[in-house]
Amino acid sequence: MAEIEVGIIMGSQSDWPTMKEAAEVLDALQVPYETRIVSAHRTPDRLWDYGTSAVDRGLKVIIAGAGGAAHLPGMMASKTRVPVIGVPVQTRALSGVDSLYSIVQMPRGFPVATMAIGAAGACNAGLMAAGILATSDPALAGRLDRWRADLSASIPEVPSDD
Ligand code: RP5
Repeated sequence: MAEIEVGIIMGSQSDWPTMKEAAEVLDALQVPYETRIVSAHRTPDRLWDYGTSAVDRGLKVIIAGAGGAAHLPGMMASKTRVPVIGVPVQTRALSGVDSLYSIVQMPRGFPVATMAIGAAGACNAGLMAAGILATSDPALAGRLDRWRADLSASIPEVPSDD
């Protein structure tokens, strides 16, 4: 079985409908991944353990989604040099702007590659993870090129009323 190099983590079960978008695009590209609920606030010890062991377990990219006071991606970035891609989950109270601001404004030295708010951001996080792995995996690079070409080909030139 192929080694798991992508971790998809999220602060809550309630984030899964959003984070599933990352999982689905990785499925389409045949990239193995693991999924975990790791909350910065509710399960800080789990966060510490995940971050501390990430390199040794062979993870190459971590996709971290959280909403509200979304400290998970930044805290994970503070615990591991594995690149962290942050997904701001859309919230009811502030539409995800709170999540975005909590994730994007990292201090110098501990970057988080922050995506758009919500489902598009989660999908793009999966694509970004695939793109990172594709730099050293020609077979995956080919699958990603085809995925991108198929998407382009699916866009009609003329708008329709249907
Ligand atoms: C954050 O709080 C999670 O990432 C989630 O987006 C948000 C709400 O969590 P629940 O109250 O739905 O579990 O930690």
